[in-house]
Amino acid sequence: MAKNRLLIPLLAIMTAGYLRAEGPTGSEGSGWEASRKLAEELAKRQPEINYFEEKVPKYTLPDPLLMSNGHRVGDARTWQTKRRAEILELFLANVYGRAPVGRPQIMTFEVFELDRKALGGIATRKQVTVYFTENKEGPSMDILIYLPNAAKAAVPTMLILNFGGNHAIHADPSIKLSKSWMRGGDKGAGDNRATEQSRGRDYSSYPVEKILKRGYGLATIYYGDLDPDFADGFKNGVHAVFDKSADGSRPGDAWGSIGAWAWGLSRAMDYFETDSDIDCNRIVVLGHSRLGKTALWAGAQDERFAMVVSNDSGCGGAALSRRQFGETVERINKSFPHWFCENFKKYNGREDDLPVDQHMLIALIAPRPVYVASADEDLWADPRGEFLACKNAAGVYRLLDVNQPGRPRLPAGRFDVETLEMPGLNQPIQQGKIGYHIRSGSHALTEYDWERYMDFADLHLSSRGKNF
Ligand code: GTR
Repeated sequence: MAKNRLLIPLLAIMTAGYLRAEGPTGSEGSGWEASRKLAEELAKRQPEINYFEEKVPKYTLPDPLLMSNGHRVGDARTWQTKRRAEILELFLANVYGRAPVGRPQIMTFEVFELDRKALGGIATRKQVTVYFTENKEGPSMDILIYLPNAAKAAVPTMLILNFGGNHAIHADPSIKLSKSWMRGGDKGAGDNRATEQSRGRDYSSYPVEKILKRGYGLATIYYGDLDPDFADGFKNGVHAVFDKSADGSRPGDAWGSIGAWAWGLSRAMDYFETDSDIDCNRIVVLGHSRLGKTALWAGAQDERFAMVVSNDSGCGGAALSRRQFGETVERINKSFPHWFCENFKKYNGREDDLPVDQHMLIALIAPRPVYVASADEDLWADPRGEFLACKNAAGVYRLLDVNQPGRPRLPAGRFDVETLEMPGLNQPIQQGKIGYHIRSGSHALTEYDWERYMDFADLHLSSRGKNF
């Protein structure tokens, strides 16, 4: 497993959470359990946070298949035409807020760099600026794309937002050095700007050559191009351009930063639809941590994404909020007041009043394949809560797969995640449309994770045509 270098700069920017402890961690074999020792150490450092299973309150999850009028959804059509829209609306109004709908009227793409012999000849590298308005001064985003030259046709591609600038994912000197705002604490980005020092710094979280070798492309965007990650009253990034109220006020359901980052992923999809080197029917959107929350939200809204991956996304991502294990709604809203919409703050300490929980976010991705991953030491993100969200979304997947016209009945065991208890460490569940693993180690995006995601994509996207 690659040594995680993304974690080093990230540690500096996290206000809390990923505290590590020495000593034995969760169990191998059947049914992962959090290490008691780790939980105790974390609880000592953060007594206000719950790290113990026995202290999880009793809760009842809203039923994804129960309509607001009390009727039960019994067929795929009712889900697609009615219930899906209801749930989406609840997330828009109460959790992430509303982004502008669809692509901006005046949006242009400029391929400002193209090399068909990149990385020693194995890859095609493209760099594209997406201008959201006619103003070339911004806001805009740069997409860095690597495609395997071994591909014989349009390439299925992994799309991921990055934390440190496109230039930080690989040492390739031709990657444009980001000019966007960078967190000052980032090594090599003094004065809130990136420097050459950060080139290739986060490579271990983006194993470009390995991805290309497996036949996938990689497309990545610095998340700060869309919205710099700090609370500034939404004065910069895409909010500054697209929030238009005469008196400058923002409604309680206006989009937060996660909404803006997810919106950017859909704009990248708009670009892919114009690029014949990329297979826009096989785009996998994935993300780590806050950007894992973002990937889920992007995939939930935009059905053009063929598969969605959440890596250690935790609270507001794949983890069930009602469990109040690790990071809570109140805690996340206080630490990151700009991530969600204002209305989400009404649920601080009142998780049971939320009309949704995060299993319903996963259900919105159905019937497309979704993969959720946790890490053993990442108790802040509540691994069990992430697994349980998958499990409680499985009913929607079963309904859709069984009932879709022309689709064969699926073999038994297909919905493993629904019947299984949480698997042991490093025992991925991959056969069904909902994939899950918990790997050993800490909060990070590692090569082990990438390998599982590509295995899962091989399994579930190949029916869309294999061309390499
Ligand atoms: C933490 C936050 C998490 C997670 C993480 C990250 O500080 O509490 O929800 O998103 O940051 O994005 O690295």
